[in-house]
Amino acid sequence: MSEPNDTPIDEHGKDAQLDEHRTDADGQYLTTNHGARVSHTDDSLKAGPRGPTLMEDFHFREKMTHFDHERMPERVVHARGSAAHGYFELYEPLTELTKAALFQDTSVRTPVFVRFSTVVGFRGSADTVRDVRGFATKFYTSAGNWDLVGNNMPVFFIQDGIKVPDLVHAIKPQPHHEMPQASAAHDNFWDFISLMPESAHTIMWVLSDRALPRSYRMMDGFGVHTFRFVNEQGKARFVKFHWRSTLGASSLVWDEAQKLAGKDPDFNRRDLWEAIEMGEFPEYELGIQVVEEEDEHRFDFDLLDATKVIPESIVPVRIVGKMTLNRNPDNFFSETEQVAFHPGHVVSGIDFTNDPLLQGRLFSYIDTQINRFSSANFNELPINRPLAPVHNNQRDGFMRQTINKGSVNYSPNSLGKGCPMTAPANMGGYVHHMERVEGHKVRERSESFKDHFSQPIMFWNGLTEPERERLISAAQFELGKVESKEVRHRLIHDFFNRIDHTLASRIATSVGIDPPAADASAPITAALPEVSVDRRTRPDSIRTRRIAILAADGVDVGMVESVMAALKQEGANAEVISKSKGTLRNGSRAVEVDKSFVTTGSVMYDAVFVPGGRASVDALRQEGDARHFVSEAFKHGKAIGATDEGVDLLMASDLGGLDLASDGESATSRFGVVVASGTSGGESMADKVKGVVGHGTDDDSAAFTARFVQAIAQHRHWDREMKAKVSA
Ligand code: HDE
Repeated sequence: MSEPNDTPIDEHGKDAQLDEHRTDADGQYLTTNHGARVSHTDDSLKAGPRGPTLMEDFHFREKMTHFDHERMPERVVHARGSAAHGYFELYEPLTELTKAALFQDTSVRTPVFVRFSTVVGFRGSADTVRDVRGFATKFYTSAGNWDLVGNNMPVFFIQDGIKVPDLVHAIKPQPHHEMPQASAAHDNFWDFISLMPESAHTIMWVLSDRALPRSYRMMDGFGVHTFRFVNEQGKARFVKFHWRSTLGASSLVWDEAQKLAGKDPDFNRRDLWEAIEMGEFPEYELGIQVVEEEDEHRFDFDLLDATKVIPESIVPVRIVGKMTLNRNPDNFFSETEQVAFHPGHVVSGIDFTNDPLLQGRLFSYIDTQINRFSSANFNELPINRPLAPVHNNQRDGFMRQTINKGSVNYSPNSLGKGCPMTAPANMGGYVHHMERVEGHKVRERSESFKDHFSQPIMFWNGLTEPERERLISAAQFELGKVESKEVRHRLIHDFFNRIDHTLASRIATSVGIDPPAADASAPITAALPEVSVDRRTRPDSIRTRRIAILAADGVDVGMVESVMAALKQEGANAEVISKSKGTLRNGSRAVEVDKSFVTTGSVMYDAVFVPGGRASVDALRQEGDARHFVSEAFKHGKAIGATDEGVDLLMASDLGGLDLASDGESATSRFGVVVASGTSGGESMADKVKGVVGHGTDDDSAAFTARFVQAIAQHRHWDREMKAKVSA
């Protein structure tokens, strides 16, 4: 008999299981699906070279039929995603909280498969749209699969699962012309929201930087609902799950995100893939907030309400383990597309609460998988198969693969010696937490769910000033796309004005609505500082950051090489960009171009470096693309470094027109001394142009790169003045 925890689990377990299904055509003959070798696959079988194709051509028919059926329905939401394999390790046993097998032993590495996604866009849509991101993890534990199907925001738009069809209909493209793609900026969505005050908290998250992650590797995750942990003694506690990226959280800016959607629609997917290929494995720490059952009603919100967070000032997040993603899938369709998550895939020790949103999901996910796979046997696909053994009396159906032996397929039975037998709780059998429930059958919302605006206000209070500015711009964009004046008016007067008067008035002015009067109710001053991306701790590192080096013939090759080496030493990737690909020369020295202006843009990099070399800089100054590259990077708050004549390209860009040097310094010294000289003029300029690093004569290249690295590690220089004046 197999016991739940005697399945040997290690981080390679799932990989080994997948091995049985992997196939490699290297050195093999082409065959039909049935193994017969094929001699010719470029022409169909015809009666004469110009004659009709013959029915007899079984190879043609098999090839074409398979092709005709190569698609399955895409997910109704979260259609676009990217995934990776990895493992989860525990920092300390959680035995006193839960009997779940994966939370017992710190020496076990539980295999995982994680799929990140956007919600609204179709499968072929762009990655960098403003949207919630899915963060779904399948743990292949020794006691069966546990799916933690979360998002990168800790709250949701609605409180009851029955509203999901309405929400999704409202947010997807409008049904009459199927526009816009992958965007909530349209009348239907905002009409719905204006009538759904419960969405206010999630709307604040969606308008914030959290909706534009720089990378899936630099994004946090949340289980959203309150779940239950149950220990061996049957004691239950409430638990909320958090994923914290060890790289911290970093976001794009909206202008950049929109441009990236055209220049590289796969931006987040490519970033995840390339990082893993390079051995830069994304890591996320698992955090838990635990609440005793007797404290259920101690908060001024309801733990069952998925539009609320538990403020970390009240219940701190305890970090209990870490997940590392270290392997890309072998095949996108077989793994990323065919993985099937379901919040109802739980293991003993993890239980549900009566959160009505969670309860709705427990129905929806299994239903949607049966639709996607046209089969109840999706659990048998390699990516979905648990490592724990599966034995039950479920049989048959489309594409059944298991060959169940024996004549007995019912329970109870005596002919099969009672097998497969049920497991009591002490043998790992799942026993639902015996929560006492009683009440009248009603279609009602609990009174305790009805405070919709306190936490959105606390969210607003938790943001930094630059984050508020960006949120206001985001709302101005979204509402600016709404044609119905009535909807815009309702949103500003009855929705945003209940969160913050300045926020509502600033949106109003931008979208042609009369500003509302200030809400007379007493202000809420409490804040949720944990919502802020700017305040989120980030390692002082530039690992995996991408730096563009702008160069042309005559470039200072020595400087390119030394800066590149220094950046590489810090774990960053630097690429040389020029008008065209090929080799750049300076006397006997040469450097290869990685990308041309035609195929790339500043939005694909975290920072820009312009080395000296008179001929190189003079050529770049004549290039609109080069000047635009610098201006745009400046506008997006990125670190910009220039050495020697390189400063002249900065001056030829839009930065040259900024009134940066009111003290009348020369063009070169305006940047060259920004942080190099330490003079008071230099310091005040450094203040104005945060993150622009120059290199003057009194400076050496090691000192320059040290300052440049430090500027890149800050991710963005939000407080940079005058960026709005840059016309990129
Ligand atoms: Fe989902 N959701 N959802 N959702 N969801 C789906 O399942 C649904 C909700 C989430 O990478 C669907 O396989 C309902 C909250 C993720 O494969 C579908 C309700 C959260 C993914 C579905 C919600 C999520 C999905 C579509 C309200 C965060 C992608 C395809 C009751 C905690 C998983 C599919 C992947 C996918 C229904 C609300 C996260 C239709 C009914 C809240 C990450 O079943």
